[in-house]
Amino acid sequence: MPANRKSSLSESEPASKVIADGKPQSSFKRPSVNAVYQTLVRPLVKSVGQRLMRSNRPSGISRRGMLRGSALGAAGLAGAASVVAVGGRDGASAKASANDLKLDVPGYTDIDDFDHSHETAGTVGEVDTTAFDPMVFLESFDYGRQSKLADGRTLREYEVIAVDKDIEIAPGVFFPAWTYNGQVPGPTIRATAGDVVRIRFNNAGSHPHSIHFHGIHPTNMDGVFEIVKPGNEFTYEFEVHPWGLHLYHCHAVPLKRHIHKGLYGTFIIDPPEGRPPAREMVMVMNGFSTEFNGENTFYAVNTVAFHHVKYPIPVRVGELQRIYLTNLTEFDLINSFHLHADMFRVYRTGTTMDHYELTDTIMLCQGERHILEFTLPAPGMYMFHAHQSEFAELGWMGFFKAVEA
Ligand SMILES: [Cu+2]
Repeated sequence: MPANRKSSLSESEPASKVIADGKPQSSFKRPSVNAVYQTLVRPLVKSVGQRLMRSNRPSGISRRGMLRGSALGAAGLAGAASVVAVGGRDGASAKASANDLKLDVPGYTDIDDFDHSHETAGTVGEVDTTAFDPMVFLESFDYGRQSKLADGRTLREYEVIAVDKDIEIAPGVFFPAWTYNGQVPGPTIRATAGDVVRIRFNNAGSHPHSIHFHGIHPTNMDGVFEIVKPGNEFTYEFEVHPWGLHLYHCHAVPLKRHIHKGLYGTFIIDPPEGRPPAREMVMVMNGFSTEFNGENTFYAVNTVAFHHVKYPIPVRVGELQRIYLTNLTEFDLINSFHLHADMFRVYRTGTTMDHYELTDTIMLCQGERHILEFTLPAPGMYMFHAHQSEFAELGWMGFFKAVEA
């Protein structure tokens, strides 16, 4: 690792906060054998590994080295209760989420058996989804305040405010983020090719920021030169082109710090004639270095590690699914998306509709984005995750739960 990789991020970052349950050890009730497996063994590898990384990782030991070491934690089941009692905040919720993994299909191997295959990992406890709910974000699109300009074009107006905010990226793990509108990723901005967007950007954060949109626009609306100081504002206005899948992020320097802190989002430009009807989702692949040392300790789509392992995304069999997939992971050169048990069509950058690649794995550099489409043929749990196994095991995995319509 280059020497400057650490130093560029070492400036007085607060450590991520881990909130302990605070309950006395005696209140921990003895669960069933299966529940022990479900809630203790699976997350133990993660909990022990990440706890070691956060608390007493000796300098000079890499994240990858710690991952290998953490596997030893599974052998130490005797010590598991204390680890999980601290890491988890709500045992009842963890139990409820296991029900989400049940699938009432004859002959289907449900999570109890599936679990023993060691295919899944996870966290214990619940993230407070009142602040940010990945399931809601997944299908949220911001079309702005619409009106007509004198020349007949549609004007879409948005208010975006940069604020510093602690966000919960795994149960009890808070990351001191810089956000657009208090959330990471920022709102998914959506317009149709030929519309005019007017985005009033107010910087209420502690550092200079901007919004750099991908796509075609005048260079004085590019978010590179018009850096907005704290307390100031700037209005971006341009006609949006071309139709496809784009993204936006802060372009203040150092870029990797401003992006890693959470200043990014998805920018969808629809073709004027629209796309075929589908159930649509937004997935932003991201990662968080909780030690601010340039190595991510958590990965996810849409911020919360393992969220869609606990809460699979419901899908109707036979319904066209469309994923707007972007990669805004900092520090790692590539990220990827892999779907189990089926294949998807990849429309690169979403800028064509007449040709695609059929695959089950797509890799994306930072800033790259593609539209994926597929139709699940039968009920079942369809896993999806980064095909970098390490990313998957640190949070970037989930399930589609397909049921008959
Ligand atoms: Cu910034």
